[in-house]
Amino acid sequence: MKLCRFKNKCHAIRIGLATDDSQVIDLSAAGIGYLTPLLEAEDPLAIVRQLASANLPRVALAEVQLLAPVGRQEVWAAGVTYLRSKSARMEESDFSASAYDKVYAAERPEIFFKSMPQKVVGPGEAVGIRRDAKWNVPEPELALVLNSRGKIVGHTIGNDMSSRDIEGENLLYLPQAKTYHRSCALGPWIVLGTPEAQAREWQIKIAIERDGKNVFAGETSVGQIKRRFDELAEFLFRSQVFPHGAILLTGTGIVPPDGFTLHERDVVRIEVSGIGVLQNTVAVV
Ligand code: DO4
Ligand code: MG
Repeated sequence: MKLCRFKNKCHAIRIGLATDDSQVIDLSAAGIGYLTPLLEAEDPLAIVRQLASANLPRVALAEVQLLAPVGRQEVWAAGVTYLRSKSARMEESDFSASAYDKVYAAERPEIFFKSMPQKVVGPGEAVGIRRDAKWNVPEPELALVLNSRGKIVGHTIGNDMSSRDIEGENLLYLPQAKTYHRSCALGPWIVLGTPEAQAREWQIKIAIERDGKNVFAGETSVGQIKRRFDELAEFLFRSQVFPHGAILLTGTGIVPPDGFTLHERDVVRIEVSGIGVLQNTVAVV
């Protein structure tokens, strides 16, 4: 079940269900105005299944604009959860290399604040690269959708856009490397109710196009994430309250070679096999 937010022809923001035959069932026609009440329900999947079988209006997916599937949820991110991420970051930085080594093995994971929900960009919108950074990359990540009780109710695709030169210069610059205008993309929808064991079978792929030519492609498996999802969620919710739940990116396992940086107008296409495709173009911000 693919839960989405979309803008219809009249520019009204609606909650919907994307179907396998490229339609969107308009759940807002049944009074569902926000994602939160669905995600907070004891059994969101059961409610959504029931709504899907009701006779609600449908629109062609091609006729709507999908929006980032986030309402009032803050976006947080885990880091250094894949071996590839640990080694890439140790190479990019000299004096903070040991921090990455230590956090990969430590009991407490790296978790950082990524974005306010209203700043997240959706499918087809521009993701940003900082004008004061020289080395910018996308980070294709599986995102956990958590309700206010810290329960994982769904998954979506995240892009944790990052400035590697700023991050590598000094660990204390991490918030500037990670959180800036258009630095977080989510979408295209939330897939509800997948157990962790099944999500760990999913593949994550990225392809970056420049002037119609592929300039980077990479692939990893969700199963390579070192930590369990409930472990990451439990740390995020320690001494924290999220009345509307939260989104937690689970880290990147794909890092382009060191000579690669994004350019303005590059097209970043991220695919997670159990979810779909999140595509964005790059803009200098
Ligand atoms: O500590 C740096 C950020 C790590 C990160 O974002 C990742 O591994 O995905
Ligand atoms: Mg990341």
